[in-house]
Amino acid sequence: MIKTEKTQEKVVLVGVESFDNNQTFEASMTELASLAETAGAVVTTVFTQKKERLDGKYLVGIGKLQEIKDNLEADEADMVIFNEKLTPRQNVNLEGFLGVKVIDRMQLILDIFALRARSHVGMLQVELAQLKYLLPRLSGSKGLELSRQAGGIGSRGAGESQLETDRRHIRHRLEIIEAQLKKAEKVQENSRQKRNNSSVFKLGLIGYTNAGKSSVFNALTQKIQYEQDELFATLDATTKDFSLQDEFTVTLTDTVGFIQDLPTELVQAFKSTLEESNNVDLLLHVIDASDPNHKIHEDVVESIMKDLGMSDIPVLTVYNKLDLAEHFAPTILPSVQISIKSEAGVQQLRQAIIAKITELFVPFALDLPYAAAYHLPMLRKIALLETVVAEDETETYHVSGSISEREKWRLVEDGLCRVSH
Ligand SMILES: Nc1nc2c(ncn2[C@@H]2O[C@H](COP(=O)(O)OP(=O)(O)OP(=O)(O)O)[C@@H](O)[C@H]2O)c(=O)[nH]1
Ligand SMILES: [Mg+2]
Repeated sequence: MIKTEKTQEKVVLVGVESFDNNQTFEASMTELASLAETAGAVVTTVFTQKKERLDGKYLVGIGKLQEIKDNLEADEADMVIFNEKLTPRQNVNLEGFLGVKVIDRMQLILDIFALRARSHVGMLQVELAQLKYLLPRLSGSKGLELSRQAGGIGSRGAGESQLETDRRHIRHRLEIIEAQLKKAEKVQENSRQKRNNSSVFKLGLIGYTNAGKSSVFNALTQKIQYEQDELFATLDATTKDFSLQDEFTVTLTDTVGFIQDLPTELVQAFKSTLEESNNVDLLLHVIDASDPNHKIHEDVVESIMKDLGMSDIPVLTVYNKLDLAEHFAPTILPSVQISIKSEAGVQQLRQAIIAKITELFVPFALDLPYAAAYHLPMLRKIALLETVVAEDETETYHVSGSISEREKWRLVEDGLCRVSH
């Protein structure tokens, strides 16, 4: 993996406000600042410019650029981060003009992922995204520089062949990583397959980064999953099972958070991780109710879900951090509104999940001979049971409750369940 050193770099932020982005501009700049801080940088100055058409060469106007340059020295800043996506050429032009390293939002997010990745698969996924991001930039930035060194038309200078070596090297590395990832994903796929075949109800967490997904995970499963007031604290998918009510057991999967303009390189690289949430029976969409931009976050999550083909999965909307919210009005109804940091909040969430599952389940009834009583523990685990009545005369258990349609079919197939319900 390409390591990003965590040093206290001083950075200047730049954003361009246009007609297209003016609704979300301020929020997006605040977020850029927290991204920079998450990466370990200190933001010294923020420059914004209202501009209808982005400058092809420098993105911002030359006057603004000069202002940024003048300020760099005073701030002793060693990097400029642009909120908008830069083309490889703009990147080179800007670094040439400003004399410091210039990156864009995408690269910043990639850097944070590189800092965060812990597992083997996570590291491979990040390196894949980084190299894919780098490849066109090599032919752009370095390419420009090197072909200038190479000299006249038609001459194949040392620089150019070096560039080709670099590219070949990267392509080779890409092939290796892709092969390793395929292998690792097969292992993941197998354990996912096992979970899919299991009859246990599956819950998945989804939501904007920092909404409180891992906190919900920890509170419900009483397991320890890294939770921090940082963006992208979680990168790897984790699944745990826990009892929701009596013996009724579900699995819960925590996964990577979403963000506005999540680089496509990353969505591609993390597809298998994100798909962990694709095979669930119910999604818990966690939203930070205390964030004034929660509506934007909701839209981002919904649109990424659509891209990942997850729109058909039932969703329970969970507004979290109510303890911090001041003027909160939910935009999604029905929804649960809680603070997962309070015991009452955890209980309320459990009840809401049970209610939602009951809604998704279908009623069933079956008569179980005493001799087949060994089915009972399994039924208690996968179904919400209402009555279990033992009738000694006929030596039968009369069992009723609700269960998923899929499991009801299995019961019918096994000759355990009456179809009439
Ligand atoms: N006050 C308050 N803080 C909360 C609540 N829920 C979560 N937090 C805090 O919010 C921060 C982010 O929580 P996480 O659970 O790490 O969020 P996440 O959605 O998993 O974030 P990523 O993994 O970064 O995408 C942590 O500092 C939590 O302690 C809440 O209900 N109230
Ligand atoms: Mg998390």
